[in-house]
Amino acid sequence: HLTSSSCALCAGREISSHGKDSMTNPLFDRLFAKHTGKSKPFLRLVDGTTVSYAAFLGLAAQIAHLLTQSGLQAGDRLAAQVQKSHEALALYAACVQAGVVFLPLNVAYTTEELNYFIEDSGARMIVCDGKVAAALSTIATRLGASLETLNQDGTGTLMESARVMPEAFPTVDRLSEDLAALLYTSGTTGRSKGAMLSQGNLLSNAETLAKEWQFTPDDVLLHALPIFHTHGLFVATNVTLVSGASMIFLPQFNVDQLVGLIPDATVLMGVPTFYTRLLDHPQFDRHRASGIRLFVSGSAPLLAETHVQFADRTGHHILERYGMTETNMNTSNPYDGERRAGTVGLPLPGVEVKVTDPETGATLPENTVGQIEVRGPNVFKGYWQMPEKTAAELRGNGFFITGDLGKIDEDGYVHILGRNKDLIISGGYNIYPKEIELVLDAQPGVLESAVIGVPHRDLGETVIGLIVAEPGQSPDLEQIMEAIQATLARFKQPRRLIGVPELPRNAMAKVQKNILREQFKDAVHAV
Ligand code: MLC
Ligand code: AMP
Repeated sequence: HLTSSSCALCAGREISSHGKDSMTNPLFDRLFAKHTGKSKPFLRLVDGTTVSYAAFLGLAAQIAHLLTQSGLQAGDRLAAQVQKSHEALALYAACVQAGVVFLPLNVAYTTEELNYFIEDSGARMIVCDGKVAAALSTIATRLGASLETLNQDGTGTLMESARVMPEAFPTVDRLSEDLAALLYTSGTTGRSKGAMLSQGNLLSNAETLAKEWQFTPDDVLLHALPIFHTHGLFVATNVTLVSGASMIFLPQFNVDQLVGLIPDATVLMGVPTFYTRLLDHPQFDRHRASGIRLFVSGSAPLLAETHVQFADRTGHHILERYGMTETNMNTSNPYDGERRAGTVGLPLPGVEVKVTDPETGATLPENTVGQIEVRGPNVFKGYWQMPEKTAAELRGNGFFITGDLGKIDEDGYVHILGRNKDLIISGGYNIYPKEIELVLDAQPGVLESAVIGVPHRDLGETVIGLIVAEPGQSPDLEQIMEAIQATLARFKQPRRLIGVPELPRNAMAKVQKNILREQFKDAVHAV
């Protein structure tokens, strides 16, 4: 065999450090392997210490050894409910390198919620905080899955076993269409669905965004998002990795800390609540923001008013983009060019966006409101073991029906104007009312319930529950609040329960939530 530069077979292809064709695991090679041996800091942690690319990849390799030695094979699922740490991020990298499908879970989920995700995915390994290990041991035993612990400070069985492993791992072959991650999103029927994301879905989107947003190795991204969702894991982290930049990696969002660290960064990505909280901070001003070249917002609607106030305060126009768990990012306001407040910008290169008639599926002309459909290399493979739900939302021609309503204006900017799905977005977290209604309906003395989102200054929307009592009963609302705590994650729990005599219904007997939303719009005030 000739060297890669003189071999016709290898021409134009890189050879990775372990001597294999670098395209055998495209996601690992393009995000991680190309940084092998680099002493450049990848992460700066909250205590000021740094983790170099080389050290991070060494950690990932050690974990990958542990995964394979535990019997995990390519395509097996690993469910992780762990606090944010650099070890937690290395676990993601290890899964990619070992060909294991990564299933990250919100740290707020209760044991009951976790059991569903773990069981549904058939996870072969569960990694969780030591505090919840006992609660998850039953399901682990039932599924024959191994259980490892990883605490926020890096302690726990996962790292204890991994640290003695070699710091290099022979990357497992994967194809672009192979699954890289399974991310659960709730459904309108109350049952969560696992969105299957392939290596190609994640890689194509990371490369497109890095280019569109002009990322370079000199960028420093201030990372304060959770890493169990698309925004913090795939948008923020993958874009940083693909461009060889670095991150200030914060364990959670804290506005004082953010204001203090903003001068050290060049990019911030956040949900709209980040921006309203920054605007509320007296020390956040033009001077503090002067080193940032890009503020990105997404996951929930950014009020045009926030966009304008932010520009007045800092001179920066927040770049709003639009995405979903199932599709990664679809549209973005331009980096160069007009960032139009109240819009989510233009379709990303390679992504097709159209607005259709919800009844007929026919494409609608510009400036006409309809349902938004998207197609492209970013769009997922379908819902895990749910062919009917997949067929209902993902058309045979590749277009995914997002459930968002909107229009495309004469300049091609996409406007999101509503939702065709019963969904509440609170502080960037999705909450499906049906899931909460099922829990409320099961409480003693409750005939039926309706859960709605009402405006909230800090979180955008927040949840309230309207309760209709069974005839002759007067359910104790405080007791209900207490009872649902074991079942529902805190962010899904209604901030208020209100008794009502009945629910308004249309001729089809469907609850008219628009009437309730109007009636109760002032039910909760921002704290
Ligand atoms: C926390 N709490 C919430 C909440 N977040 N309640 C409702 N909605 C939320 N989003 C609860 C906590 O349980 C707690 O309750 C109280 O609020 C305060 O907790 P905290 O830890 O102090 O949280 P806080 O700082 O208020 O968190 C707000 C936040 C956080 C905005 C920083 O929610 C967050 O990081 N959101 C980002 C979500 C995200 O990454 N979404 C991306 C999805 S991907 P109590 O009562 O016990 O005090 C996606 C695709 C795309 O949508 O396009 O990106
Ligand atoms: P999720 O299922 O958590 O990925 O949330 C996806 C949903 O978030 C989308 O279908 C939209 O309803 C919403 N969303 C994401 N980004 C934006 C945005 N910039 N503006 C309005 N809604 C958004």
